[in-house]
Amino acid sequence: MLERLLAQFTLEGTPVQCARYGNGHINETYRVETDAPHAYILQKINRRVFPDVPGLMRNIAAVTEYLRRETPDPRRVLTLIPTVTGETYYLDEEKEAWRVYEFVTDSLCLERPETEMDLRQSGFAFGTFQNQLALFPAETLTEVIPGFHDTPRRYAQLHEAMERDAAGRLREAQREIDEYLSQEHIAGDLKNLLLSGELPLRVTHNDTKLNNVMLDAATRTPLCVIDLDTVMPGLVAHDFGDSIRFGAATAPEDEADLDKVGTSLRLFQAYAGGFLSACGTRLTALEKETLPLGAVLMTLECGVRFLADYLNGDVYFRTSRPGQNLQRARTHIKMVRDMQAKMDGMRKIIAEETA
Ligand code: ADP
Ligand code: GN1
Ligand code: MG
Repeated sequence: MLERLLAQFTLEGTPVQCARYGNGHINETYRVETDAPHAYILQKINRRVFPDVPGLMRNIAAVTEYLRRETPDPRRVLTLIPTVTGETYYLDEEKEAWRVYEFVTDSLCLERPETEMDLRQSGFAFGTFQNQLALFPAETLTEVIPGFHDTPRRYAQLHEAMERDAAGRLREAQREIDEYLSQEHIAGDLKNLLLSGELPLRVTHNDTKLNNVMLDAATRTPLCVIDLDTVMPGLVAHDFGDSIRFGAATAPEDEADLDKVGTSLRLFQAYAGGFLSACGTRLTALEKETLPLGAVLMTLECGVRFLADYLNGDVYFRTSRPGQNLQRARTHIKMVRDMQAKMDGMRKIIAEETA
């Protein structure tokens, strides 16, 4: 157990259990139980991904404080537990950064929606998050990962990975590389609308996977949004699109049987309905119109990142078996093609849900 570390935080009671927890790809997460009894989440922040820990933690503290004005209930807003010296995180002897959150009790965190309603509720949760932060002063947030959803830049990183070929996997991934390069011409389609001033920059979550929403276990309605590491200024279509990539998929992110992989229009409709109803009148007409494009581009971008990471030797995303990042890249290009074939259907749904 990480007793010495846990002693640095103002916990209620004495820790009696601490075990690895969850399926995140980035941080090292533990569930902690004390004899109070009280449950917490302990996380080692991934410093390779987030070198500016003070900036990252300032963002999270500011956003959660802002959201807490609506409700102080720790099940309804992610709640940081301070260290004994009143800091938001603790740096250990190896300069690793650790933080503790209240555990969101009696909750569900889903890897796949079990019903369409689960996805609708998660859309409602992210739409509400968007809505609640609409007036948050975006300029005070640190850009923790510059260009996080800059798709052309992600392609540039893929090209760099191809040139370096650090893990000697270039040849093995050639077919996937060709498939991704054939889509490179669309990479800038959302960015260009931002640069021309046609789309507004907003405070966005930027990692809107289904497993970053907590639902009430009894009612299956949203409690809160978690994983606030990447809250930064961004495009609404990015937040919407990343949810579709993950939540409306017909198979897991790393499914080996590509015949099972695609995007469900019924699940798309469920998410869109929840998201748009929670956003209310906040979004411009063009923002709504670009939501299907967001789904295509966020899926393409994530696939580009998986492929680049595969070529780099799996240094970014956590993997549990060899070849997993290549597998993830394969499912993502398949989903991109499926979404492109279903573009008219997605547009029709957005029009219906906003009518
Ligand atoms: P990562 O960036 O690695 O995805 P997350 O912050 O999303 O890290 O945490 C990983 C998982 O841990 C989540 O998907 C969820 O299952 C669980 N988790 C994180 N925070 C909490 C919390 N406050 N209460 C309950 N479970 C949590
Ligand atoms: C990572 O942290 P997690 O597992 O919620 C990644 C996202 C990717 C996602 C792919 C900070 O999300 O950008 O879309 O994996 N987060 C970061 O599943 O890079
Ligand atoms: Mg997560």
